Amino acid sequence: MTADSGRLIIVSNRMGDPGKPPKGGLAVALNGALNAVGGIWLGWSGKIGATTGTTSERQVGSVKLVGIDLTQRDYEGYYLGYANSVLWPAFHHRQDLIDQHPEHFEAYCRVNRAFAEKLAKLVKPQDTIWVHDYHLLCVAMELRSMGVNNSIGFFLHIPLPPSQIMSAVPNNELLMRALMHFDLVGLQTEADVLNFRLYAERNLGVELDNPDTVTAFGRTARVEAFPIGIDVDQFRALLETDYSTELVGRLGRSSSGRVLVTGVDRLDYSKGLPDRLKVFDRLLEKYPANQRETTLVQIASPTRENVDAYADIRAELEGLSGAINGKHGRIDWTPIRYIHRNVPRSRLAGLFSISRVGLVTPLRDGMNLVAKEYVAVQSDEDPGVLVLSQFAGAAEEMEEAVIVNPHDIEQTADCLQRALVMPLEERRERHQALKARVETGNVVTWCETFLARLQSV
Ligand code: ADQ
Repeated sequence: MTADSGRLIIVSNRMGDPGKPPKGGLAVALNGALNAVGGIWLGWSGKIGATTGTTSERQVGSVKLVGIDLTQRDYEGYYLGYANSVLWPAFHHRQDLIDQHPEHFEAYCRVNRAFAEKLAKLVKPQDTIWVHDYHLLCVAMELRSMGVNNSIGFFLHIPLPPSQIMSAVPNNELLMRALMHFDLVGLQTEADVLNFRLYAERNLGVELDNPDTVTAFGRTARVEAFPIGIDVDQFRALLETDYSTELVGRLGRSSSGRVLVTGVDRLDYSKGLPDRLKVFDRLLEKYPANQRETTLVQIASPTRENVDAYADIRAELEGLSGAINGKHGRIDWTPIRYIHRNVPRSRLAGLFSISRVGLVTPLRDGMNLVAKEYVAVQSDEDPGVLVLSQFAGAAEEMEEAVIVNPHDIEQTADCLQRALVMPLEERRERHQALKARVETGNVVTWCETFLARLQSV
């Protein structure tokens, strides 16, 4: 974007804070972009207030942060309810976990309208609006009804499910109608784009005569894949921090030269964590040479703890890691180091850099930035191996990883063993190819490509 093309207004459920270390995939990706061009970031303030829509503002460098308060009822209905107990499970193919209540959808619509009302007051004619993720699917539709004709783009960070699943989502037709009010709909992968197009064809009876656009409900939107990347230089620079070097030294001593296999995820049922622990259990049984020699470090950060499905998965994981450690552990060796906590990013970078395998096995994931972070900090001389689920969006680009079906415990354990004994030459070859992709498809390029396309629509 250029200075005369107006400001960039980013809209997402939670705002990042350009002055603080980013948390979570979305914030990691967007902080850099907004810092570079300047503008406004509008999101939930994180506060519960007396009315939905009360705002507070704060200027950080070239970015104005505008926070919207939510009432307790709207927080429960919009955030915990429709967004995270209907859309999140459904879009990750877990219709069995959908917990729906009509009043939650009403709250979702109300909060989307409150965001649009605030935006309508803030926006100037040349501004570009970029809305993020499944919490805010209806914002453009509301804005258009308020007469806002600015360029509005949307990016979905999670997968868009196949039309059969999409059509089972409560209110799906209204959601698709809402999406058509964006000028550009960005999705993570080509598979997601195909799912969008097939839904339009099968469920809305739309003729798909243009490969880049979809016309439905009297509107035309461009629908395209923009695979998100990471800030490669920033992540690599973390390796130089004291936090990172101190951890690497300490881990080296405490693991006494053992091989590390590492997983880092939010503790979410989409990330395939119980199956991952079962894979490690099977590895130790089937390939006993790993006993005493190989340790799985699994960091699972707390997330959405007041949604029931998340409490269940936490209990399951704690039970499993205890059982596997009890079964295989020795006085001088704990097979699984399970950590339920946020860890500073510099420590994650250090941990990845000394792990022989990055184990990234979600059952479904929009992209998965951990896969890219792991590759970014491997050394050229002695790189580790990325073991990646075929159901992570990242698998579409990262074909030189060892690709696994995370539902197949036996096959994944075999692939993990293959990664652990992979000859140096092959590790280097795979790493060179993956590194080149992660560097080229970085988050800066992702942002620039999306915004350039939005301006051209
Ligand atoms: P997430 O589901 O949050 O993101 P992911 O892409 O892996 O998943 O991003 C997680 C980020 O948080 C990574 O940068 C990781 O390093 C960091 N992180 C994870 N656990 C941590 C911990 N314990 N402590 C500190 N940091 C931790 C959503 C979608 C993804 C999509 C991203 C970006 O679900 O599919 O890739 O958005 O679009």
